[in-house]
Amino acid sequence: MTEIPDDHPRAQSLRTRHRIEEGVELGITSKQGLIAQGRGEAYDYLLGEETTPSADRAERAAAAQLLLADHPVLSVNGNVAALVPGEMVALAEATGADLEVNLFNRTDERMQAIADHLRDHGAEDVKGLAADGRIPGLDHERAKVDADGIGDADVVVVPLEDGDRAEALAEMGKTEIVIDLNPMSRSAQTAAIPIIDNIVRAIPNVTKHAEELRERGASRDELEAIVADFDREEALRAAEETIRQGELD
Ligand code: PTJ
Repeated sequence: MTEIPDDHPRAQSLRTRHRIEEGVELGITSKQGLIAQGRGEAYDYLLGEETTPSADRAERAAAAQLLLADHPVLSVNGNVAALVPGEMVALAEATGADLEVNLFNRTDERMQAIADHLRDHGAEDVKGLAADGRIPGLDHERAKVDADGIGDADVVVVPLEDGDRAEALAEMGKTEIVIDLNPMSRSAQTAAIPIIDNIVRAIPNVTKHAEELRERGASRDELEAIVADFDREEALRAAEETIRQGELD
C-alpha cells in the first residue's frame, strides 16, 4: 500500500479504509463490508471526523452500563474484527465482557477466521461458534447465538449493523449499546445507548471511561446515576443536527 503521511488531511480515514481492505483479503470482512464502510465514512465526514461531546457522553454511559451488567457481551462482525480487534479485547478485559462473533453473511470459514484473529489479538475465549441458541423472530443468520453468550447476556454491544437484530434483542429484554455513525439507522433508533461515532474512536474511549470509573472505585449508585442521566433522544437529535448542518472547517 502507498505510505500515508501523518500530515495527510485524510490520514486516519485512509488508514481505516486500508484495514477494511486487508480484512477482505484475510477472509474476515465481507465484500459488503466495504460498502458499509463507505456509508459510514460519509456520515463521519459530516460529523467532522471527531468524537462530539454528545458521543463522549454516550461512551461514558456505555462504560457505566457495561460495569453494572451481570453478563455483558460484545458482538463482533467482519468490519469490527478488521477495524478494532485489539481494542475490542481491551474493552472486554476492562469491563469483564465476553466477545461473541455474530455475522450477517455467516460462513464457517469467516466465523473461524474472525475467532482466530481475535485470539491473535489477545482474546482468550471467543463465543459464537457453538450457535446453540436463537434470537426469536429473526429468520437470518444473525439469529444464531451462543446460549451462554448473547443468549444469556443482559447487556449487549451491537456495533455496525443496521437491521432487525437490535429490535429483536430489545424484545428479549436485553439492554443494547449500539455503535453506528448513522443516527437514523434502525439499530441506533432502538438502542438504550446509541453511540454515534466511528468505532475506531468509540471503542478506545469507552475503555478509557471504564478504566477511569473502575480505578477510582465509582459506586453502583454513581454508575446508575450516569446511566440514568444519559438522554438517548438528545444524543440522536444532537448527532442528526450536526450531520444536517454539515458545518465543515
Ligand atoms: O460481517 P457481516 O457479515 O456480519 O456483515 C457486516 C456488515 C457491516 C456488512 C453488515 O452488518 C451490513 O451490511 O451493515 P449495514 O446495514 O451496511 O450497516 C452498517 C452500519 O454501520 C451503517 O449504518 C454505517 O453507517 C455504520 N458504519 C459503517 N462503518 C462504521 C459505521 N459506524 C461506526 N463506525 C464505522 N467505522
